[in-house]
Amino acid sequence: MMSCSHTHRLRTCLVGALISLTTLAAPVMAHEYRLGDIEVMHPFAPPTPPGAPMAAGYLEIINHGQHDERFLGGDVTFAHELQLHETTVEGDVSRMRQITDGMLIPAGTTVKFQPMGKHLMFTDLAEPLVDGDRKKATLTFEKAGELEVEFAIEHADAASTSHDDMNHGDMKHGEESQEEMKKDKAHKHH
Ligand SMILES: [Cu+2]
Repeated sequence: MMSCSHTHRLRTCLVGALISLTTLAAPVMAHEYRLGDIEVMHPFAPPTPPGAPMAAGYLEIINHGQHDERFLGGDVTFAHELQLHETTVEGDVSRMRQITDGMLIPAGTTVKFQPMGKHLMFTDLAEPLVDGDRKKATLTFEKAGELEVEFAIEHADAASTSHDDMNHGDMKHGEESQEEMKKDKAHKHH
């Protein structure tokens, strides 16, 4: 087992301690994936009601490398598309837009996809997302390539008990997103 008696292992010990704390605090197991310098932390998507046309997905991406990376999106079998979206809030109006040229993950940084911020959107769901389920996805990075992950289907507050407001915001956002999508489509036809 891990020993903390050696100085060069201090970092390992700290990481071990942090993981233990996280496991204790969160009822849901965190999961993570690594591809070269890129680490993807805890991809998850809240469950959807029957007939919901789309769903949001969240995760964190860490770029451990010396070079900037670009997250281009990915593919899923349970929805038509995996899109990258960004929500911006101005006053009490929240808008979201689709990011079509990928999202920069600067060297040495963590980019969080979370409610009311950057997020993934699964469009034209083939089936509802059921609490407790896992859904496979392929994430694509410009330099690192493709990474197979599983999205845990769970509520946004499963890992943190203080996100009730965000949940409500997220439901509203879901409705808005359809409006935006319609607008998007309308724009494209002009
Ligand atoms: Cu969206």
